[in-house]
Amino acid sequence: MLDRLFSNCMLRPADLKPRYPGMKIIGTFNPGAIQLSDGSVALLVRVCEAPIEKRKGFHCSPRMDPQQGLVIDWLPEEEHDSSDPRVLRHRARGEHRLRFISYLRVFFSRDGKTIDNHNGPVIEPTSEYETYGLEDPRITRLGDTFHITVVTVSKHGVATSLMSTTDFRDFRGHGIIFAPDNKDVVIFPEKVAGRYIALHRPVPAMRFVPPEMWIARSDDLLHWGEHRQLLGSGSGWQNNRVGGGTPPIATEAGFLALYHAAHKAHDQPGVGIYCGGALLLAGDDPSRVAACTEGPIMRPQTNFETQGFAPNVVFPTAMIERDDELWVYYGAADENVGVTAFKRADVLAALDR
Ligand code: MAN
Repeated sequence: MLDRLFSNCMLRPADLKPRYPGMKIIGTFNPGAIQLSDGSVALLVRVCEAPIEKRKGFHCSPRMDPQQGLVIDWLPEEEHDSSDPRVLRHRARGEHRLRFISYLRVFFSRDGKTIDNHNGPVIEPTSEYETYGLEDPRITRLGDTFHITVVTVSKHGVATSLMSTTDFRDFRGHGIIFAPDNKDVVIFPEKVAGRYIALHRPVPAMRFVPPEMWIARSDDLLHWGEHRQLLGSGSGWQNNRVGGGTPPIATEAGFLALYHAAHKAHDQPGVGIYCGGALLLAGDDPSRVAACTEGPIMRPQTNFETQGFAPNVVFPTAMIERDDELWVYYGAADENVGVTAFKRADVLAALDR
């Protein structure tokens, strides 16, 4: 674990009003973040809402119908396993539904630590591949364009789509770039040998292995190939799964990224403990792991990380260089947006494996 220079809860559900009638905000978390040319920070935050109404004997599951708008489905309690606070699993059919629906909202921060105002544009689910929500955006700047990977969830599975913007007001959708189930896609900040690079994280249904991180290359950001396994889960703090966290930044030593890892016994209910580790990928061939941290560099420690919708979760989703510091934006307890900072030299020195 590394010393943090500060930790600040930037946004929590109580800061916003629900968007949909009859709903409450249960999470504002897993933010994409990027520094703009004036030094301020643009954030794209996952906002998660759930129905207020309770019906005896039923669980509720919202979805966005492309024609009707928001619909709440009431699912019989006895037919569903609800041991995970996020999902309802049909006992006989095995199908999953989410207990909430997520969309994205833009925020700006002049100092990088506090949100300026809460009225930024919203990106809502629209297509049939987004009916259960838009989640966990990651932002990469290439030239004048911000490229955003977004997890799109529906009855067809958990896919990753691409969006782009130049101003955080108008957004263009480019469709699905990684088919289900695949999430935690982060795009590199520059091409290597003339090609775009991304990390992605397939979720194998035939569980030969817990979910691992992969790397892929592309000529146009839309069609991805040359897939290679990059980093598998290990023991201890990363036994349950690993996945891409922050889009990498280019350093003199190679590409530096934070990733997340979960610790949990396979049959243990709930989410487990999510920590962040660091990874250095070779600058000339990012499919080679040059170094990574032996243990987590950040683990849940402050109240807004250890308590909340999913206690004990830190989920890094963006990293910004500020002088000799690295500012990390992250989801805390699947409920809040946190920002913390490390000395850049401390992170590089921790890459000892
Ligand atoms: C997991 C969690 C949830 C998310 C679903 C679908 O259960 O990451 O937060 O809503 O996957 O992506």
